[in-house]
Amino acid sequence: MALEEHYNPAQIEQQAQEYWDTNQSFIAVDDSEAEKFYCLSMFPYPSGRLHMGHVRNYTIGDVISRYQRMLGKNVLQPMGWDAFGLPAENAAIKNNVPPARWTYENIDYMRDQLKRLGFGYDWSRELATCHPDYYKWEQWLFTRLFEKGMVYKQTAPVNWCPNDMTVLANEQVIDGCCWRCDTVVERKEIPQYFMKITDYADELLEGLDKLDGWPEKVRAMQRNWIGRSEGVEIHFGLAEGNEPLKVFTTRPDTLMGVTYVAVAAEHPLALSGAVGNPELLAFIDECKHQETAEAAMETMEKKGMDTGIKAIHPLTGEAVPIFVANFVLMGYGEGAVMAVPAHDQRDWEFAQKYGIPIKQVIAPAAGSDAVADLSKEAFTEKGLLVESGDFSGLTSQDAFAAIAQRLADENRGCKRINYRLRDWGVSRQRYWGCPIPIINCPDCGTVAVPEDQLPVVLPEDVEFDGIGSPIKKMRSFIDTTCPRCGGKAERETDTFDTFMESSWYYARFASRANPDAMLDKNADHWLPVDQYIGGIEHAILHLLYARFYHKLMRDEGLLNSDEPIKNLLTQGMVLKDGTKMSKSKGNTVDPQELIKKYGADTVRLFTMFAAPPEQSLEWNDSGVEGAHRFIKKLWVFANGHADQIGRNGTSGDWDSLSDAAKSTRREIHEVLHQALIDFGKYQFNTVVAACMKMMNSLSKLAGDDAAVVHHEGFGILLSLLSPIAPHVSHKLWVELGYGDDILKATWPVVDVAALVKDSIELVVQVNGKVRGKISVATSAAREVIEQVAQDDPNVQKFTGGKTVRKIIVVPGRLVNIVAN
Ligand code: ANZ
Ligand code: ZN
Repeated sequence: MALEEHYNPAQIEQQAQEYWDTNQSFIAVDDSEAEKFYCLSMFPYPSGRLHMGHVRNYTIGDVISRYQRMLGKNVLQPMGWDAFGLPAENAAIKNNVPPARWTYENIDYMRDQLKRLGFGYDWSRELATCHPDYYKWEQWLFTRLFEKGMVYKQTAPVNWCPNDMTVLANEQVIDGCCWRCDTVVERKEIPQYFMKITDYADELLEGLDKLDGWPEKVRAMQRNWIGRSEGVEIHFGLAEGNEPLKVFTTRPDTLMGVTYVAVAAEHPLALSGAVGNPELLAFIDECKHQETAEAAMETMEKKGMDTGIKAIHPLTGEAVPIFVANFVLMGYGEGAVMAVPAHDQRDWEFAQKYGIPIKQVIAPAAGSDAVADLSKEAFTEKGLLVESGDFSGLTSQDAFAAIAQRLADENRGCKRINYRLRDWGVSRQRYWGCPIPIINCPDCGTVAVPEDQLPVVLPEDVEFDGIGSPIKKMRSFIDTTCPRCGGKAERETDTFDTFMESSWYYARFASRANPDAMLDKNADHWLPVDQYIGGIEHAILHLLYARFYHKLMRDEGLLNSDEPIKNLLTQGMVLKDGTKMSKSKGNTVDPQELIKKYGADTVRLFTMFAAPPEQSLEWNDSGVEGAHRFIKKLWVFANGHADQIGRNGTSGDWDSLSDAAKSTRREIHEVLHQALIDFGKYQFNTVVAACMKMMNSLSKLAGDDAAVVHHEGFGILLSLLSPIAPHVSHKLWVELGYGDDILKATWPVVDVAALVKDSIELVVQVNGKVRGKISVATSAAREVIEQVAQDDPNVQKFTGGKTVRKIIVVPGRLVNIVAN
């Protein structure tokens, strides 16, 4: 047995990693009989270096993967790179390197870092989304969807810098100005491609109910994002010969309180009102300069202007003014709202500002303690209808139905379901992304690139000046022939939103080796992902798009499940001094430095010990030291007991152990019992604590029969610890002669017999006061207990010279001696 005296993480970690490499330990088997387990951590953007958030995310994933493998499952744990995106373009400008080179160099560096952490990935399945091998299939699916009508082209607003003559991403607009030249950014309508995610709105919503392996919080966020609302479409009359003005409302019960109607700046009525009204035209133009981001819409000042046009109330026939208002979104409902200042706060503020009447039609319900003081604010609760003609006296709920019915009968409206969810605009005017596989022909229009001409490869060797995408000026890329008529045509130069690539990578890992198809039967073997791990910041878009893509692929016949992810774990943030670790705050800890100083096992152990996976983790240097000390303690123990443990490979005759050895063994199995439950719940922090307890129990035990207990207990400890600190566990397992590979060890089980106590402690009282403690066999007879209690020297101090009158025994708890 040659265990080095000192723990040398760099050396043993390298050896363990070489061993796993040579033995292809983590290559997943597609056609195994064993139950499959697909564990996936959200793949990183190759920004340059791993940060602690990555380390935490990937350690959690690796611990789960190794745990499931030890339970006997056939585990797939792949890794790849979400490699397209804006930072590569920014870095290219700054360092004067093409985005492709920057990206591939970062991937190489970060891959080494992941390997150095000992994560058990199946590297044979590695993928980078910027590689044509990968995005070819994305283009292929897109062309199929285009032909099917699942994709359409429509103009939509973008941020436009009139000085640089380029489109800006939302993050390139700073306080309404261009990040490069500070010119005020404009809104410009350009043709873009959209995917019909709204066709799947209902399925995406209903599916959430079945995703019981997802945090409720994430499901709620998705429900909210999809935003199904049940309401009524109401038609307001316009002057003779015009189609009525449609509005969407969720509060038809307030219809009698409408005092104006508001339309979006892009609404056709706004434009017709602006004819011959330069003031209104200027206002509409101002609205067009507004930022497109939804967050900005929420907080901006609410403004409007009267169009001079009137709308006819569908029930009263009264004429109400039509305003153009900057808070009405063209893309939601009908792009027009019936305004009820008495019962909607936004409408109330607007009415106050422009001197529009406020008419109350809802009163607090009987028994409600709500008050309606319309001089202070709108009364937005539901209640009883007042001043509403035939409908007065109805509850809001009954009025909803009654008014909807009346409107339907008179052909002035109908019930409608609306979604907040919009179709997914996938066009980006950036360079570093997947080219949209469309050809624009002057005669045939938009034509999908045929399958045999895919992939449309993004030119990687480009001069990158940062003003617009280089392929937008590259004739060799643009000029092509139309696949339909053979005439001269131009390639689309926009690229896809990078969410496109991350929406299906989880599926491609299953069929990574197949060059001839996007997915194959292995996708059905591995999917859905059994455990997905990543940050809460992806709760909405990424996860919703992945669910959408899964259904698209299902409906293309590429796979046969409905949902991509069975269980989702959203890991907590890594904090330092109470705030999120981030470059901009300058409070980061570089994982690379830590690995160098302490080894990967310490870093992994600390991140698992410091907090349960879902909670935030407060960084703490002394905690890292503590984790390191624990591993050294293991090492010292192994060193000191190597010979004994090695000599006592077989389990002992447990019954004949000494009391001390039995009790240590009992402690080990008690702790194991809880640790197994915690492992199953992915509560790895308490598992680490359990390992520490076991180490203490084992260290305290000495004597002739200690070796068998040490052998068994240390084996259990190493097995439990191996998913978390795999290198040192691997090394000690081999060196102490447990086997040649701890990955192949069976997961420990509790020996119920070890939990049985053969003796119990009883408290002894004399005249009701505690005077001593005795230990007796669990099976001891009453007479024996009485005798032992009376013989106890501490007890005798209080009974000496007295006569024992009576002895009361409460089984399992105490003995009370009455003496005087
Ligand atoms: C009248 C009303 C009275 C409204 C009232 C609310 C309260 P959700 O739940 O999100 O569907 N709305 C409709 N279309 C809009 C648009 N394009 N831009 C901005 N706001 C719009 O919200 C539906 C409500 O949002 C609708 O119901 C409408 O205002 C407004 F006491 O109509 B409501
Ligand atoms: Zn053509």
